[in-house]
Parts: sequence; C-alpha cells; structure tokens
Amino acid sequence: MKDIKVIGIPFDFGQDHIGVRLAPHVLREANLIPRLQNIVKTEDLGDIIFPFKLVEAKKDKYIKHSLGAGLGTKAISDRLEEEDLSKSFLLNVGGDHGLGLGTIHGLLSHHPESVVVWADAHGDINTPETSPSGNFHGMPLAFLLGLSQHPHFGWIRRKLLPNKLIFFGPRDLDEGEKDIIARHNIQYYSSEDINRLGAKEVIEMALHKADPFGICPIHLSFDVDVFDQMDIDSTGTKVPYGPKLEELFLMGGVLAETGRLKSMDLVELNPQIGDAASVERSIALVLEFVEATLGQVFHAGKEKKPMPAMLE
Ligand code: NNH
Ligand code: MN
Ligand code: MN
Ligand code: MN
Repeated sequence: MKDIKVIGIPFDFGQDHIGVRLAPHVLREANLIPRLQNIVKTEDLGDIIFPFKLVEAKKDKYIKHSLGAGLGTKAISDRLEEEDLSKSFLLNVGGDHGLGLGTIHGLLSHHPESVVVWADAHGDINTPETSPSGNFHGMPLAFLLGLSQHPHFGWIRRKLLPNKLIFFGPRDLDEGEKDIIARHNIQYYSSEDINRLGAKEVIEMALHKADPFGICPIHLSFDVDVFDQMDIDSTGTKVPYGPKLEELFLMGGVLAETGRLKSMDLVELNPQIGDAASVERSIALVLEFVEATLGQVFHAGKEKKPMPAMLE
C-alpha cells in the first residue's frame, strides 16, 4: 500500500443522536489529516453526502429510519465500489455503526475474501425481529450475513460468511444476538477473554481460525464504545468493563503487523455527548488509536513508533 484515503461518512440513520454526523468534521478540525500525512501520503476524499431527507411516509415497525438506513448504506457501498483501492488503505470516518453494512458490502467487491474484525461493546447482529430498540446500528451484521431481509435493503447482493467474522470486546449482547452468534458459530472474544488471555493471543488465534493460510485482507470495524466507559465519554452507548486500553492498542498493532489490514471504520464518536473536556479527551484518544494503528500498518518492520504518551 502506498497511501491512505480518508472518507467522511456522516451517516446517522442508525440511532437517534444526530451528533455522530459531526464526527468527521471535528476529527478533521483536530488535525486527523495532517497527523496521517506524517505517517504516509494521505488523501482526503471528502464526505459522502446523503442526498435525501430523513423522512418516512410511515413509521417502520421494526427499523427506525429504515428508508434513510437502506438508501444511505447503498450510497456508501456504491461509492466504495467505484473507488480505486488497489494501492491504498481506506479509513472510513463515521457516523454511526449502521454504516458498516455499506462500507463492508462495498469492500467485498474489492476483496471478497475479507476477514472482518468487529471491535465493539455490542454485537450489532440483531435482526429487525430480535432488536430491542429498532435502532439500525444494532443490526448491520444481520444484513451483511444475509440473516435479514427488508424492502429498503433489497439492493444487498453480497454476503459476509460467518466464519470470516470476529467479535472483539463485546460485553453487552442482546438475547437474540447470543442465539444468532451461537447458531452460526461466530468467533467471539469478550472483553473478559481479552483481559485474561491478552489481545495478541486472542487476535492471532482468531485470525488463524478465520484464515488458516494467512492470506485474506482484513477490515477493522472499530466502534469507539469498545473502549471502557472510563476511557471514552463521547459516545452514545457506553459500557463498563471494557478491554484495557493497552490491549486495544495492541489489537490494532497485531492486525497492522500482519501486513493485511487494508481498511478500517471508525464509528460512534459523538462530540455532542459529554462536557468540553471529555469531548476533547475522547477525540484525543480516537486520534491516538488511529495514528498508532496506521503508523504500524505503514512502518511495520521499520523503525517502531513509541507507545502513545497516554499509555505510559
Ligand atoms: N444491542 C443494542 C441494540 O440493538 C445496542 C446497540 N448499540 C450500539 N452498537 N452502540 O454498537 O439496539
Ligand atoms: Mn424515521
Ligand atoms: Mn457498533
Ligand atoms: Mn457499540
């Protein structure tokens, strides 16, 4: 890979806090692009614009904002499909996690064999029927795996195989999600597993099971609520007992060192949640994580970056 491409995706149809759509803007204001430029040539592709209003003729029974979510994820997938990603690392800056359906569906057109690491406090694999909230950001994986159908998502034509999916850090799963994960035998490493076994051991074991020959491209779908609630405040659904900060940074590093990490979603940062100081701290942490991970993607094997200051 020769460069990084950054795309802003202010998608917020997946839940009810509109602040997530501001995250691409605040991260750029906090120097996301220059910080990546320090690592390697970085191109900002701008934002995906969603050219429709958040209006629905009638309340959808199971998925809130289903029209926006369906059209929005299709727009994301189409946009990524047409992008030349052959020499680039793609960083998708959300937005809420519902966008993962669009980004991963689009990426599967470039790399059909991709392994997806879903780093999240949640499972995001509810079907509209099992969802306790009706929020689409809790459902993208059910659509991506082909477990759900809905008229507003009739455009979906690719599937992620359950054996290519790895859950990293969940600790708040709904009952229906537990059933789905068990039924499809999806790899699952809870926050407790990670803190007990170590992120490196967990990720190496998981990648080996998903891709025994070590040849498949890797996509990291990173929901910032995977961080412990003590570490991040500016996100809509915080959960305690997260993986230790150093285990999460280590996970990014271990993925980077495979040489196969090709893309990443960064989602659910909401600069409208928390006071000014905690928003600033949340942004700083997210930037540190991206910088540390991409630093290792591009410099693995060369001079190593020191640990980020906040971990010392
Ligand atoms: N599982 C819950 C739901 O389906 C919460 C999902 N919230 C998230 N997911 N933030 O990452 O509504
Ligand atoms: Mn609506
Ligand atoms: Mn999520
Ligand atoms: Mn989450």
